[in-house]
Amino acid sequence: MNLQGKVIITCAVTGAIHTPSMSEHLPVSASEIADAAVGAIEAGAAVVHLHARDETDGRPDQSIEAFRPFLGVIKQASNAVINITTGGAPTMSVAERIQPAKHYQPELASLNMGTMNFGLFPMLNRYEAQLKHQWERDYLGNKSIIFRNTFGDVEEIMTTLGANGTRFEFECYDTSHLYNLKHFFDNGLVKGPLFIQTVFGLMGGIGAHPDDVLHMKRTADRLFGDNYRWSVLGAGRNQLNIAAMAAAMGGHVRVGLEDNLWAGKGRLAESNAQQVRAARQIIEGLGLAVATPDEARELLALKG
Ligand code: KMH
Ligand code: ZN
Repeated sequence: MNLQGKVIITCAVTGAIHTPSMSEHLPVSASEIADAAVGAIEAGAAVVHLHARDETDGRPDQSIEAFRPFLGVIKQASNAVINITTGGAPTMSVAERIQPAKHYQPELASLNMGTMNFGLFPMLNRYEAQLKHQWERDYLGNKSIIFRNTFGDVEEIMTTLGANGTRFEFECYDTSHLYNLKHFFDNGLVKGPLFIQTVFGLMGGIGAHPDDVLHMKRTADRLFGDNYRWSVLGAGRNQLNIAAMAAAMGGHVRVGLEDNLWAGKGRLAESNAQQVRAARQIIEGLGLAVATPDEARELLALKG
């Protein structure tokens, strides 16, 4: 397989950061999540990163049951790589967060590489007038969220899911998270090629300046050499410019409504597929090509 110039698009379909009142296009029910994922795959996403929500009010739901209906539909409709979150929502316990990936044993699961402050509250000002649910106000307004990912937590997720052949999308929100990953790599708990998702522009993590992107890339190059695949996720309005920067530098990209609700200034994205198409246009405009799911499997050494 010639993998030269092949760029993996991951689509993060709904997540746990945005809430339903922020955009009518955010998938909430299982059928909305399934439709959105299949649309994104048809548009060119090789990987879908999945969270689930409670159908009644859209709050994040990390139960095994909540994932079942849309996983079935997506697997039936495509051969895309399934990536199940172990981040869940930053307010959930680690025991709760690990459940669905442990149960469904996907090819990929996210793994957040360090404990951090998680600042959702800047979004409260922006969206407050349109929030329909009290849970959304409480969630977004919480200035004391600690997203817990201790060394013990990370090791537990790594070894429990790793025993099933699940590999990881290592979410690195700052340079220290790369060093944390290096510790596990040096101790043989994970093997290359590591799929490193560097995350930019979330409050509590590194910023979204081009210098930040370069610094994360250079640090990862120095720590991991050829043993990793680099992907980027730019939060909010930073999504596409960071995707373009990374694609031009040989990286992979993540888009989706989990990370950004918008399609441009003042224009809500109408679907996940719309963002995948926008990323695809950039990739193809650079003379590169989007990776198929099987090419992504080979690039990331997935179990298939
Ligand atoms: N929400 C993203 C910034 C996870 O699901 O493990 C990171 C994420 C976390 O996708
Ligand atoms: Zn996620």
